[in-house]
Amino acid sequence: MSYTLFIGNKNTDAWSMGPWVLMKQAGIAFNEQPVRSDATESLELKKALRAVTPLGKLPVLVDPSLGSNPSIWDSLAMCEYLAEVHPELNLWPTDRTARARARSLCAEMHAGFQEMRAMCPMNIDARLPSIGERLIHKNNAFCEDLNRLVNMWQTQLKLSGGPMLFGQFSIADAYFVSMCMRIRTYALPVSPPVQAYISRILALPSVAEWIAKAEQDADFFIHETPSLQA
Ligand SMILES: N[C@@H](CCC(=O)N[C@@H](CS)C(=O)NCC(=O)O)C(=O)O
Repeated sequence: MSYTLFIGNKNTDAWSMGPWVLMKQAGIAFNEQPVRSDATESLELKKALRAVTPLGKLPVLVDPSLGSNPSIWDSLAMCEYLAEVHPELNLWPTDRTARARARSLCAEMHAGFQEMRAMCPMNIDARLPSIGERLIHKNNAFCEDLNRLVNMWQTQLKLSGGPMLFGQFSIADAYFVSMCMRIRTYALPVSPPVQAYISRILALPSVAEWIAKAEQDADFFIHETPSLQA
C-alpha cells in the first residue's frame, strides 16, 4: 500500500505544494487526494479531512504502514518523516552542518514570513505586479520579510555553490517553492542570483507539473486575500 497525500487547490494551496513537489521530485510514489480549498469553512472539507486528521488542515500524508494512526498532518513533520523512511534519497543534505542549516531555514519558513504570506497569498495563474509594487512602497513588515528571504537564499547559494540551496535538490528547496511562486505572481524585486535560483526551481519537472495543473485548476477567493481588499 502506498502513501496518500491530501492536498488543496493547486493554484492557491501553498502548504500542500512543498510536500507534493518533494515527493514527485524524489520519485516517491503516492496517491493524490484533492480537497477543494474554497470549502475551508464548510462541512465538506471538514468531513473529508476529519477521517484522517482532527485538525482539518491541508496537507495530510497518510502512510498505511503506520497502522491505526497513519496520518501526518503538518508539512514539516511529513518532510521529516519521509527523510527518515527513505534515507537513501538524501532528502536533507548529507553534511551535518548543512543539514542543521537546512532545518533552521525550513523552521523559519514554517513559523515566519507572516506578512508576506498574508499579503501575497499564492495565486499561481495570476499576475499582480501592481499589488507587489504597492506592498514594496507601503508595507515595512512586508519589505522586511522579502529582504530576509532574499538574503537567506543568496547567502545559502553562495555557501553551497548551487544550483539548489544546498547543492542538490533537498527539502529546503521544496519548502520554499511557494515563495518562488509568490515572487513571480507579484513581480517582487529580487537580486539576479535569486532570480536565477527561482528560474531553476520553476524548471524542475515536479514544479512545472504542479504549475501546469494549477493553471487548469485555477480558482481564487477574494475573502482569502487581504491585499486585494484595500
Ligand atoms: N503548518 C501547517 C499549515 C497548514 C495550513 O494552514 N493549511 C491550510 C491550507 S494552505 C488550511 O488547511 N487551511 C484551512 C483551515 O485553516 O481550516 C503545515 O505546515 O502543514
